[in-house]
Amino acid sequence: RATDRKMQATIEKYPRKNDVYIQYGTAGFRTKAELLDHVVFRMGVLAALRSRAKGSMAIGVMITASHNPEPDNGVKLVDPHGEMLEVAWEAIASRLANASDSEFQEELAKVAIQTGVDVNKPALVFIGRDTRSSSERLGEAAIAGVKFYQGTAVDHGQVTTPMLHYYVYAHNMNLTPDPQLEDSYFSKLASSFISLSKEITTKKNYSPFVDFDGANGVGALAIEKLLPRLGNTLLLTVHNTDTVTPSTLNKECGADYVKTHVAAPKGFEPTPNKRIVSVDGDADRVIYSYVDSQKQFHLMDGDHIASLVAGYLMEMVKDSGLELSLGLVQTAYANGNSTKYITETMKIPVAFTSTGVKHLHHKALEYDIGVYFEANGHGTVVFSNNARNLVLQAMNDEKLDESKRRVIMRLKQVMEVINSTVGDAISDMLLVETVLKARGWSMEDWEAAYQDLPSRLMKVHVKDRNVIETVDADRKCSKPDGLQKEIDRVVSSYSFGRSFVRPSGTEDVVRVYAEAETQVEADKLAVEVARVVY
Ligand code: 16G
Ligand code: ZN
Repeated sequence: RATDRKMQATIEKYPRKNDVYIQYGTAGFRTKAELLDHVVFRMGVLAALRSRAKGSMAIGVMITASHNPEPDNGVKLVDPHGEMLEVAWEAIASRLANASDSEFQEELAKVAIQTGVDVNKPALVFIGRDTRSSSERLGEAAIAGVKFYQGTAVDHGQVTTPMLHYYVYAHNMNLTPDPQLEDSYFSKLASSFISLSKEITTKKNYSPFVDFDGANGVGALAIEKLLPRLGNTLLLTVHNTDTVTPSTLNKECGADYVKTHVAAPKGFEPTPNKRIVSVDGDADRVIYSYVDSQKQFHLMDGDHIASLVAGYLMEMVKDSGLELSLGLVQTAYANGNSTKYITETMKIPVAFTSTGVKHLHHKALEYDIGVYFEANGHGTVVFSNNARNLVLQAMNDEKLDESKRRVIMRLKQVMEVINSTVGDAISDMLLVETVLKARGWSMEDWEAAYQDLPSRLMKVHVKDRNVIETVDADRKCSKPDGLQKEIDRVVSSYSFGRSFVRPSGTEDVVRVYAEAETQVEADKLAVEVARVVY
């Protein structure tokens, strides 16, 4: 039929150029940008299909490869409440991405039947992209995919990943009319931050001056939109804002660089003892750092942020008198001393999950207030309906005493400043700034909470990384046989030694993490374990 031929011609405008299998992994599909046109087109189609499966709610398609080099790109789907794509649909995404051009329509029809989609329902898809040179082209491929499936595509242009997550959520919850999504995102962050700031009178060692490292990516664009709304509550100097020269993205700057190289970002001269806030290429991760007057570099990663935030929330819960459970979620890569500090000193329960935001997020939902952060700086806080209801009720309780009411109002503002849909570097920064200010802390004060155990993260290239399988939240290898025994044997000869091995979800490597009493020992342990793996 003529329409079928026309549809096939559209599919072939985004041809699958080779038959290398591509998988929807922890961060969606991610590879070299030139290999992604057909994948992104098909994800546009799938997003439209998913919108129909979800009663025509908006679904998000984000084009980004985050902290990866500029020639890479990626695509991930955002579900109706702003969360990551439901796990069961990851396999469907992989099936559609890997179908040959001639099989695609048939495969699509199968998916529609399998998921019971009513093809006559309207479909709505929000598209967002980072600043990569390939992202505009890929964004158009996504739009073409949505239209191919008779859906409506709304192009949100260059946005951070967490902005798109929030847009999807805010639209589906009817929080705000679509043309005002951007405005409502920034004004929610700014107004809650300003009210929190106003309430804090003692500032002690806190200083509002901060150097912001935008990784030459979309985070730099977003911060420029936020800044005018902050007035003089936070005095940011913005660096690494070149979103036009492709080679600069994430190059020697940004959250991933700072965390993995344990070094200050390039692109500006750090002022002694001044806070540096680094975000990654799509601004869903944040890392704090500073250089002291002896030119010594100090890293404050996701674990430090988690403990800072959890401690503050715990205090508010106690002071409010509300009965709310609070817990923190970490991965095996959290520094051992952070876990020790959080459980033993702060007495906050810590749960462990496998690496990947979806696992942490899911676990965090088991608490009324669930704080989760990966050491790499990705994290947020989620609140149960129970928590939201209790806070709202208490706010309207006329018999509540004044001091408790003030705490509860503050808790409400903290909920507003947080983007609970996913890790959000900018929102997380405002939260950290709020806590530092409330505590009257400098970076040194914050750092005094606990000291990191020396650690080392290594990559090992192996023939097939998937022969390694892990259990117990990535802390033990169940396959291949005998590997864990070998690791245990090596680790047992180190004091405070810990080491984990797992296949990467984003690169063709095996990751080895080691921790020990001294840096020399941590390095040695990592090398020894890497040898066992290789
Ligand atoms: C992805 C994950 C991140 C995880 C990282 C690990 C999301 C949104 N992102 O970037 O949470 O830390 O993968 O990568 O889930 P790896 O498996 O290569 O170490
Ligand atoms: Zn990212």
